Amino acid sequence: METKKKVAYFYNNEIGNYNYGKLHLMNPKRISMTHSLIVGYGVYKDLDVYTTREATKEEIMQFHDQDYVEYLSNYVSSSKIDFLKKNGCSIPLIDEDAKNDSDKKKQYGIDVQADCPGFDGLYTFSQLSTGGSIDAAHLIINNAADIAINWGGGLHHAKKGEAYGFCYVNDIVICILELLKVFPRVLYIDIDVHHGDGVEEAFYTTNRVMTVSFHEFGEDFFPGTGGLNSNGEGLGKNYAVNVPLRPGMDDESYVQLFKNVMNKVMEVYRPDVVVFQTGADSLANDKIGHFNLSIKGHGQCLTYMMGFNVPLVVLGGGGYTIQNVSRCWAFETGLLVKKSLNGPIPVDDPFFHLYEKQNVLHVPIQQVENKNSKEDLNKIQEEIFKQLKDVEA
Ligand code: TV7
Ligand code: CA
Ligand code: ZN
Repeated sequence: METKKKVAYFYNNEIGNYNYGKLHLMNPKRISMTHSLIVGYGVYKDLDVYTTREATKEEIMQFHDQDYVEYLSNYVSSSKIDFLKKNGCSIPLIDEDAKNDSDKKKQYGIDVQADCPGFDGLYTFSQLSTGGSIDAAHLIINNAADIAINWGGGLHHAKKGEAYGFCYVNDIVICILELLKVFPRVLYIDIDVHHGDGVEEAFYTTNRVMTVSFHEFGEDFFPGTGGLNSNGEGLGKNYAVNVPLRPGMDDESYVQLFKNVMNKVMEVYRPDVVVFQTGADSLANDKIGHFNLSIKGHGQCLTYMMGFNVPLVVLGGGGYTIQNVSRCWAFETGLLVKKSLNGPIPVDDPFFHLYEKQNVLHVPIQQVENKNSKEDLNKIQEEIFKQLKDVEA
């Protein structure tokens, strides 16, 4: 029998105000836009809405190196230092730090070719992203929710001592570490168009977390890891699953492959809880990714995982055509509470002017070739099934 699930949702009004810089593609405003649609379409009525808190330094240091976290927490942008100096505020600490700033920046991945710029409030932003994912885990642990959503989370690239690929603090790893305090086996799924390298790496040698990432792969696509044969090491051997794909993946082939792989994974791994990173840069018309999924196709992956009746933490991730990201995550919030979002974008939405096609929630896909042949996809699936046979044994 299908019982109604208790769905929790984490949000903080502040998160949308952080800014990676004018030209940067990562725009936290998409989280606020998502929230506006959730409110505007009335979905919030079926959610337990929680205000996200900032994760503490101790919580963040469960995964990250102390010196890295200290650096992030003390980070002040050079423009802000200039501003303070100009206004006669000489704070010795800042000047001291500024001396070896460029060395440290390099060491910690800040500013390297602009993927992870230093920006004002980057630490608080990361604390908010992480606080939501930690508390989502706690609600699941305390049986206070069946599903817990944090669209501000999902920053899967951050490394132990280094910012990477738009990510400073790995909220996902920290969320999973919380879950591991109680649950024997955690399954991590990642449908962001990029490989979930930071999470995979953190749990590469354990069988208590299985990581499964679907991603675009090849022709120098970032980050370049996640080949079919990267499968874990030591006790973790076979507990990392990678599904590397070529551009142009469409709903039909993606959803079929997703269901086949995840059905087998659920059968052999039988996780106690699932953490699902639902990066929306796998949608058609993304500014970075080259997949061709519709919002409905993307959402079918989530619906499929709901069907296993295992507690679910749902996180955001990438997504660079922000009007589509907010549409997608609002629609998926609806899926999780079994409510369909009807009608055009509400006219009183504060971000209404940003939507080009204001009359619809669902936007068309592209007319492009799917570079993944049926044969390619069958081969990938076959290889993964072979790997999963060894997990079963
Ligand atoms: C989870 N792709 C994160 C995805 C991280 C992708 C990359 C950019 C990019 C950054 C910009 C920018 C960009 C047009 C796109 C090899 C480089 C090439 C930076 C200019 N425009 C997630 C990271 C990826 C930053 N990085 O999975 C500021 O594209 O490919 C790379 C590395 C070196 C750095 N340069 C790009 O979705 C949240 N970056 C414009 C301004
Ligand atoms: Ca992925
Ligand atoms: Zn991505």
